[in-house]
Amino acid sequence: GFLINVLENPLFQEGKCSTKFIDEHPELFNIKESKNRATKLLQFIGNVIVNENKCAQKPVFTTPHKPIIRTDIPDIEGSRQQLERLGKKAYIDKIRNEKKLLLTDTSMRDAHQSLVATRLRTYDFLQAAPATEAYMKDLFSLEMWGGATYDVAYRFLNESPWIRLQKLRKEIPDILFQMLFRASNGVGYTNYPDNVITKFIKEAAEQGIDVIRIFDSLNWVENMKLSIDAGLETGKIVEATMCYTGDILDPSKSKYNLEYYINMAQELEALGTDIICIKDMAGLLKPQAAYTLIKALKDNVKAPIHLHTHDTSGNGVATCLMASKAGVDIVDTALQSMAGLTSQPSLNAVVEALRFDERDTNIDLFGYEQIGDYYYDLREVYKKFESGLTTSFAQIYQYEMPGGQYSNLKAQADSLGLKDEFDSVKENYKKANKILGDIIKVTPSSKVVGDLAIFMTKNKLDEENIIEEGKKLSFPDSVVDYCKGMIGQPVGGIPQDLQEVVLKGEAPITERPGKLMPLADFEADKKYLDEKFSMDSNIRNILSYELYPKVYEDYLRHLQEYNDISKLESHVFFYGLDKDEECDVEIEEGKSLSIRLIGVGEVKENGYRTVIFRMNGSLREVEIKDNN
Ligand code: 3PY
Ligand code: ZN
Repeated sequence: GFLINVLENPLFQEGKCSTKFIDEHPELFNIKESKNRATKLLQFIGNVIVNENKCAQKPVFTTPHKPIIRTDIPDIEGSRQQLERLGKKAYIDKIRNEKKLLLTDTSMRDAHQSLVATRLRTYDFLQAAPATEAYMKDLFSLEMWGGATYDVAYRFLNESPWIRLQKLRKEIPDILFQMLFRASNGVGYTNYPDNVITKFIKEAAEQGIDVIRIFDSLNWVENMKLSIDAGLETGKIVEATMCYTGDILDPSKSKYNLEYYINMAQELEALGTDIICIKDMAGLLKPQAAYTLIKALKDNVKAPIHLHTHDTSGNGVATCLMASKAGVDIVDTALQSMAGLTSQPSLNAVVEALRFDERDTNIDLFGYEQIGDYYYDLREVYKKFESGLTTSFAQIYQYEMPGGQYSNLKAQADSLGLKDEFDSVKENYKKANKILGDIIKVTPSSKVVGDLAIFMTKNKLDEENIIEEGKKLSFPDSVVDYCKGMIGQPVGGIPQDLQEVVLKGEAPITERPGKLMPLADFEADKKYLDEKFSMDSNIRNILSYELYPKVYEDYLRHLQEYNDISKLESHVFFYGLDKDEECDVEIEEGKSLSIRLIGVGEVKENGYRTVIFRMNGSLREVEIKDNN
């Protein structure tokens, strides 16, 4: 079993490894069977070649630019060092009194979530980490965890998000790490038991998260309290968040008006939040509205204000600048090669725009350009995950769709045979929002709207006939959950006629879902995982299982089948190797394998292909089932 192998590991016996948990030390598998381990790696690469890349020629990739780390970088105190030295209260005061505009870089989280479906791998971040630590100490924070990164790491990258956090923390000790947390939805798409939520926050803080940004997808403060309290209890910085939708300047959109946001900010402040965040997930906050909103918030709350926006319309930089004028404390940006379109506005552009302004960030862009050039080259490898949106898109003000959802919804519509009807899906997204009660749209409530829009398109429904026709139809799960009150209570409540037709007699709840849910039984989870996977699971393993039972078990099975594949370069991970191409893989410290593809055989009668490699000089063959 795995555990035996781990326990036999010399590192473990010497007490050099503080944890014996396989999921976080995949390299400790099969320590006596390095041949077996190598075979598993070859099997993984072989499978990518045959089944992912379908034996095709790989695209040509540039070796990513390696950031130059100059020796004369001024040794400034990083934000995390400042927080440690001053303590939280004084540090927050310092932010409030800061003249310059402070910045967060989202390249490691929202930027790639919004541009390339969250696919960036830990391996690639680690290449950028030393330069990030060296050059980016004048940032407020790096948003690098939470949101969709958790799920996607396991589901599509077969790597542990916890290891990502641990490894990056080690490489970047001096800059604040920030995560995005969906309150009672955790880092998932549905409400979870209270102890899963509180334990997750505690563990994330212990593993290195410094700033916890908490939002609820319906702006339902009741559902945020548990997370805010848990966050405050860790002693870390809590950013309670208001999601922005509508347009405060448009008198016809009166539901989410200036007063609404001021009230919500005051409510969040009363809960003890350290910072208040405005989360403009769809990029709807227009420059002048940003000015008005920030000014009003500055007049009405004491907590520093952090603005998060997206550049979908092309107005993102302008919004940051107007927010800066109005006195916002911190804004989210991304390195220019990871910025723009559905991502955040460009950090470089904001820095240059403010040069010689009274809120000059004083950032020297040399290092940021070095790191940005690295990501620029890297994006080639991830091109296949781009959305296809190549220009800015001001119609977003009509659709109110969050950054990442546009491409997702397009893919969802395509896969359901609505390829030619995407315009109608978009129109229905607007209508679905109205039918659902004009709600905040962000994960997971945005999925409710998206699913209903697709459902309406497929069944030719509109606001006129949905109540009547809906009687004969069963609605998508997410819409049912919403109508049941399982993702919380929207501003103004759930429209009753819709609720009735969707629930078909079932009674909705109006309480906080977590209040009605039984607590998770962590001990039972542990017993289950330990037995099933011969592991000694820790709380992180258990939380992952609670959040994503199937995805997490699939990940463990992948680990069993292929061992640790996190050391592969991404072009090999996604495309395999071309004939005669070679890659080096470090399988443990100081021990590397050099792997060259010699050839791929024809499909045999049994459906398998023989893939031949040369590994450290010797020929090795693996048999790969061709699933095409
Ligand atoms: C997330 O929840 O992942 C988001 O980024 C929402 O905007
Ligand atoms: Zn965002």
